[in-house]
Amino acid sequence: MTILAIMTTKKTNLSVYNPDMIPSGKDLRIGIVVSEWNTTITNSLLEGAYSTLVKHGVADENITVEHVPGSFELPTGAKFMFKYGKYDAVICLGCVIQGETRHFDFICDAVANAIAQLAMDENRPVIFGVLTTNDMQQAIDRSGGKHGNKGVEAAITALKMADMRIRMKKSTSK
Ligand code: DLZ
Repeated sequence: MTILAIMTTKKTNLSVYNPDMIPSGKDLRIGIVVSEWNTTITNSLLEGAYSTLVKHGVADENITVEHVPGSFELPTGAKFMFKYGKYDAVICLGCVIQGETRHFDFICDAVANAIAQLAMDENRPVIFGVLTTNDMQQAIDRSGGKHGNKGVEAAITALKMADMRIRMKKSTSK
């Protein structure tokens, strides 16, 4: 079991995907909420997410970026975006690095649960683009380093899920 998990982690590159399988983002409006903690990492996640959205057709003027103080505030920021704007999906980007206290567990659990709940409440994709790592090197490796960029993965997930919702909505209104 452990061996399988390690193999999977080693093989995964967060930036690798088949571009032919990605729906166009031409008509989508996407919000991005970014945490200011570990800002060099979250800036790289933002760069990965933003450039991937544009690459797949999302218009520059249809992408809104908002910053929040830390990852704990990501779900609240995403909620504000849905309440005061019109978005097909909101991407949450953050980086929580393991410290010496249990703060890490509380933040990671709270953010993951709140993001999942918000997606259910809004009936729209809210994407968990949050790195939860043991140390800074693991975060560097996953924000444009040797394991790719979690921001790219988050953008691709947003495009796929927003497309799925719109397709299903259209097919039931026929
Ligand atoms: C307090 C804190 C700590 C210790 N570590 C991180 C972190 O690694 N990554 C992150 O995004 N935010 C961290 N924070 C800040 C919390 O997310 C939050 O902003 C504060 O607890 C205020 O609610």
